[in-house]
Amino acid sequence: MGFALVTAIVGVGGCAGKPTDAQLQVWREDAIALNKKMVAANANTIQNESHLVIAGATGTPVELNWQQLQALATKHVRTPDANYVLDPGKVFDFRGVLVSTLLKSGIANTADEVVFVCSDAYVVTVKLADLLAYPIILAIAKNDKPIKRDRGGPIYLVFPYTEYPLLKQKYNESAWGFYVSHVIFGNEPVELRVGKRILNLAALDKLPQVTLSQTVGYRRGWPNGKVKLQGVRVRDVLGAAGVQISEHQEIVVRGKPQIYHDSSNPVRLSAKDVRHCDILLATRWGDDHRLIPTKMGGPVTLAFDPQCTATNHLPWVTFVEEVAVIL
Ligand SMILES: Nc1nc2c(c(=O)[nH]1)N[C@H]1C(S)=C(S)[C@@H](COP(=O)(O)O)O[C@H]1N2
Ligand SMILES: [Mo]
Repeated sequence: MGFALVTAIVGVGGCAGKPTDAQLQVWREDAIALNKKMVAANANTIQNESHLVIAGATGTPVELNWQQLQALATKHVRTPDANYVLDPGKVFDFRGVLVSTLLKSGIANTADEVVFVCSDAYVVTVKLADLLAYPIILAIAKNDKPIKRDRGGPIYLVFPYTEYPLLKQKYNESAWGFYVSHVIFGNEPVELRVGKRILNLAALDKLPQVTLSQTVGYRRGWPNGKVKLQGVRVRDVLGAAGVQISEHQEIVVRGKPQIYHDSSNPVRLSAKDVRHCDILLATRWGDDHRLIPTKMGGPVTLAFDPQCTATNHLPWVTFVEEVAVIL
């Protein structure tokens, strides 16, 4: 961008008198400095805006901002980066928040697994016992520098491979979650925002129940092949919350992960599809209708009826928190 500016000035230079080489050099350096400043400012914004939500068996979710994370990030873990393929043996000094310290705020013993949700909706599940036994950290610095997004930052789940080589077998490189945004201890209760109302599981259970048999539309956590899903229709949920929809409106379904909040790419349903298709907010799964656990994207997951070709291509939404009507 800075270079475009320089080129433009040189471009009109023909009429205004040719700049000297020295002048060009000054402009060039200015442009580079400006560029650097902008990159740095952007990096800061990304970091200052990033935060971590701790939820689940803790009760009310707690949100830690970047400053609070900095203060908590006192644990150093020296280990290779499981995803640094250029030099797999190279050891880095990661600094981060010891996940076990996040447990102290009164986590019930009900949780035996902890789910790390990433901003791209990727999910990593770690046994609580392992978090207590090993210094697994949410790293925010690598060799004293913030972690770049293309290296998993700003918050990167790091396992101490060097000190505990057996962790490599239990948690391979796919467990190193990039851009972690939520840590969820055990399972959360259903709390679905619909218009101005909040519906809990009891409210959803009063609505007509629909069952689909589907291959789950996202990567991890579910058995392979077709799975039985049970839940309520988006249209009935809107009705229960007293939300009217008209022809030209769209319905947005938002889940916890940041990608579902991207205003340029939300998961939008047309009023027509909501009326004519069974678009499901699933709360249960399997033959025994178990509640959908956190590690499978629960307690509420958006699912589509395979019979309805209009919605077949749409992405499934995990950790659904809100159904909103937009113009
Ligand atoms: N947030 C997030 N973290 C992630 C992934 C991902 O898709 N999203 N992929 C995992 C997997 S399967 C691997 S092998 C490594 C490297 O993923 P990549 O090859 O997609 O970079 O990151 C892990 N961490
Ligand atoms: Mo992977």
